[in-house]
Amino acid sequence: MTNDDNAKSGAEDTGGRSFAFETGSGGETHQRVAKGGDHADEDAHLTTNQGVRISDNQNSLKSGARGPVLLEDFVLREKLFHFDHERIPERIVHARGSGAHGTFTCTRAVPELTRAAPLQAAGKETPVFARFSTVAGNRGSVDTPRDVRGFAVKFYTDEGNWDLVGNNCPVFFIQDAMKFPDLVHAVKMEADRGYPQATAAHDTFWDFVSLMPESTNMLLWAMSDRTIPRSLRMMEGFGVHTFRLVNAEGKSTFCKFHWKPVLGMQSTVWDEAAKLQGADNDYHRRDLYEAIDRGDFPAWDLGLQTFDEEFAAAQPYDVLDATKIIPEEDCPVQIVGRMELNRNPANFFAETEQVAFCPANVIPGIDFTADPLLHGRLFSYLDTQLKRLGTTNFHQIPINAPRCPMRNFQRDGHMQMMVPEGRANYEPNSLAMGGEDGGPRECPETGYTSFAPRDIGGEAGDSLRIRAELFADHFSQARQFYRSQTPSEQAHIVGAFVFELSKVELVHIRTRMVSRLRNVDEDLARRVAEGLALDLPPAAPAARPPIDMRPSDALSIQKNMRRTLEGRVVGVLFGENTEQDLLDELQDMIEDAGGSAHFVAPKVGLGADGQLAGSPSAKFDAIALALTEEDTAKLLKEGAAVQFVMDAFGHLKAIGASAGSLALLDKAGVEADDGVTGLDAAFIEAATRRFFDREPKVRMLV
Ligand code: HDE
Repeated sequence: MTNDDNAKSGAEDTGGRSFAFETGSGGETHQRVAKGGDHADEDAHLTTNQGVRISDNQNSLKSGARGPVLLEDFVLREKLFHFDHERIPERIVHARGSGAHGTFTCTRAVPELTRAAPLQAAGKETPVFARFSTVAGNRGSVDTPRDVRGFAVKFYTDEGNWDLVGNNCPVFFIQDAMKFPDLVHAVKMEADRGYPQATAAHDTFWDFVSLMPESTNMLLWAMSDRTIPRSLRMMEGFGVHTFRLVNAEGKSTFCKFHWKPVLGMQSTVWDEAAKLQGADNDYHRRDLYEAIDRGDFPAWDLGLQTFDEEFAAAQPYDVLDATKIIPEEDCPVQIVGRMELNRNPANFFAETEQVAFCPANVIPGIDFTADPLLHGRLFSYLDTQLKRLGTTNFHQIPINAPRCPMRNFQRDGHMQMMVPEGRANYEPNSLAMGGEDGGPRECPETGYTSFAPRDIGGEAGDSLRIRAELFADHFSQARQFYRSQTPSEQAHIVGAFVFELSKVELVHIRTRMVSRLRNVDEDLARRVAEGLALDLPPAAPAARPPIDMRPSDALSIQKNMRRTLEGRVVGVLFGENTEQDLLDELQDMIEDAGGSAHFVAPKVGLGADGQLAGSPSAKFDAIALALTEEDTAKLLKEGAAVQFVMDAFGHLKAIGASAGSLALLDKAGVEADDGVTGLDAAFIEAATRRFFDREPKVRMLV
């Protein structure tokens, strides 16, 4: 056998892809880009990392056809060496995430509030990269567990990178960074057994939080439908902490940041979220990617709640306490801009995995307050990148590099990509007087200055390990949250507590948690106790008795949902005998209303987007049954078809059915209501919403 024959025996030539090191468009950064395999192109040759052309990418170098592999095979050794080191440590929290590029456009300039560059002029555009994540699960875990979602945005502003590293809930479990490692240890898989993955529904989490009354408000949010979003595109985001805005005159205003989804808020119901885990591990990642890919760009409005010291002092909670919100009714959210995500990452690892957010990345015009949780974060995020990305030079990775000039005298370190010229690596220097480049200098007029009063929003004083007095009110806002929900949302919260606490094996933990809930709302505690078949325990002692705050409609998803098909997907089930005209008509109707149609059939070759068994209705916002009687007769014996309809009904979705499909509705136990229609305009109208009043028919509400 000749060497040539050998090569052929390895693999067919697929025209391969090679990698060339190219200069990025702006010339500021370097990017690796994949190029097509045009062999006429010099760049198309496969090379080693040293640029040596590779003659054979199929066979290692051997001593004879059946002999051992030779150590001198530098091509094989380099390939395996690089492969062996492809994985980097995952984020200790928020390991699983999806990201996208986009643009933030200022819609209302607020120079009177802040000198932050992106907010100086209406129409001003700032590039952004956003990453959404679950918190507890590892990098390979699923997208739809009940979990808080990270909502992190990096603004590449003209005055440096500003990272708004928030969540989809406006409060947090703990008040002081001192407790963060305990919280994370408790929520992640249990230390001895290595499970459960990506869920808080286990002993150690509930043990910890039931011993930490400050977590109660966040637990109400976590048990609400906020933590089972329908899509990353349909959830709110929050900066959580109170920040400071500072204007050009140095005047400061307190600020809470909000992101409001243009598509409106939409969540799943719990059974649907659980089924989505089985149907598609990547449900949210795929949804985001595909929406951007088809030009259906997700967008959020950026809102500010701004207030002064006087307002802060008048509230019955401490604005420096990250377990508290500021009700929107008391301090309205003013919209100042819109973020649109319009470009998928070209490479997941290079961008979504390597992006490094840090709440300490602020720009002139944004400053901190003395929130003790925020202060821990200001340290932690920079620190963690050294472990994860392996070098202090992680800011040079293209996704992390600022897009404005970046010059200083920091030097060297692992993976240094820059080649600074000359001798100037210290300051002050007078090298310029000798005709050399003396390097950059500080800028007192335009550089970042920290807001002058050193109390940074709190009261400076003696060094004490202590919390401010109002931090001890752990229940008033949890009560306000519960009482602001619709009856259906309250039932979901009860159901979530019952589900999670049923996974807790140690009974004293369940009991302790219910005793805390009595401080929130007696109805909530009683219903959860009943759901657990637990005798109602006495109320836990409260460090500060809760007060009754005015309910806030802004806290409810259902009261704020947008009735629309935009961004929503209708699953259309059809069979071998369905007329193509009917499918075309349905597609037009759905698309005219701003939605998209996903065609499902028992056999994919019938022209379907998905095969029935792999396309459960949990993946869709509404379903249309475009079946003939003959097709229906066959599908009555197919469990996946019956489940398709049964789940859509149980998940409170609109069901449009052709006359030929009615037997399937009967078999699936569908009862007539406003959400069950023919395949006409009424269906399109119904598909814009969920039918929460159907719930008592399909679920034993506790
Ligand atoms: Fe984080 N958090 N966090 N966190 N966090 C991280 O940073 C930390 C907190 C949030 O998409 C880590 O780069 C401490 C609140 C998001 O890459 C780490 C404390 C909020 C992301 C870290 C908190 C968040 C992180 C892990 C308490 C909402 C993902 C990897 C003092 C306002 C960002 C990393 C991304 C990630 C520490 C609490 C949001 C370890 C110490 C509150 C969205 O640095």
